[in-house]
Formats: sequence, C-alpha cells, structure tokens
Amino acid sequence: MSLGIYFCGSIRGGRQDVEIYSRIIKHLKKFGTVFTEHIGNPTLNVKGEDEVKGGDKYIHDRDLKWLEEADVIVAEVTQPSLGVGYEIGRAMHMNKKILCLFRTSSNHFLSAMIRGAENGTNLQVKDYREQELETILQQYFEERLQA
Ligand code: 6IA
Repeated sequence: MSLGIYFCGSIRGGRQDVEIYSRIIKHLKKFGTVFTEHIGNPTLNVKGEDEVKGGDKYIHDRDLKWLEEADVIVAEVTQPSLGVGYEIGRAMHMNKKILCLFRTSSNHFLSAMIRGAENGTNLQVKDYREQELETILQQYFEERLQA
C-alpha cells in the first residue's frame, strides 16, 4: 500500500516559500501519496480560503482527518505559520513520524517549541540548504521509515 504523506507549509502565515513547497511535494510524490498538494499551488493565496465551501471549519476538520490517515508528516517550517505549528503539535500527539525542514539561509529563527520538540524518535528537525533537499528526503524515507 502506498505511504500517506501529509505536507505542511505556510498559507496565511505568508506564501513567500511556495516554490520550495512545490519542489518538496514533487519529490515527496516519489515516496507515496501527498494529501496536501494544494499547499504548493502558487495560485492559492492567503485569501483563497474564502472560496472553500464550509470555510475554516471545513478546512480544519478535513486536514485533521488527513493528518490521522497519514503515515508521515513533512513540514517546511522556515516561514512561521500558526497552522503548521498546530499541525505538528497535533501530529506529535498522534505519535506520527514527523520531519521538519528548516532553511538555514533564511532570516528566521526556528521556534524553540519546534526545535526543542526533537526527540530522536518520531520528530526530527533538519536544517537544510535548497540543493540538499532531494538527498535529505531520500535518506529520510530510506532510513527512518524502515523501522
Ligand atoms: O496558518 P496557516 O494558514 O499558515 O496554516 C497552514 C497550514 O494549515 C497548512 O499546512 C495546511 O495544511 C493548513 N491549512 C491552512 N489553510 C488551509 C487551506 N485553505 N486549505 C488546506 N489546508 C490549509 C484553503 C485553500 C483552498 C483554497 C485550496
């Protein structure tokens, strides 16, 4: 059965990194089914939510259902986002395998609540440079998911 992958990336937190999200999603598709492909869509802007029938409640409930169904969560955490932080917290509580990706070249400092949550088992924080993306994902899916 194909691996279920939930990708998290900032939406209302700011869409500056959408191109990187799209690149990550493209790579992730080699390892399984990505439930949240829309996050890498450049036409989805911070106001796009208004167009969703059912509004924020619908988005929240649908995303949590996908989170439950996912085998692994990959979060690009460079651009701070309340939604991404919330998803990571909920996924931790569900004991999911979580990979957080942070770009060291950015002007951001990763929240201590994410970096400090690293526990050597299900949550891993990886500092990366864009050119390392493919290798990091390849290694993660080969090594971490064997267990
Ligand atoms: O606080 P943020 O908006 O930055 O939170 C982003 C995170 O919350 C993402 O990882 C998503 O999984 C989730 N999220 C927030 N808004 C949406 C959303 N909006 N759709 C799906 N997931 C969302 C509607 C987009 C629609 C027009 C396709």
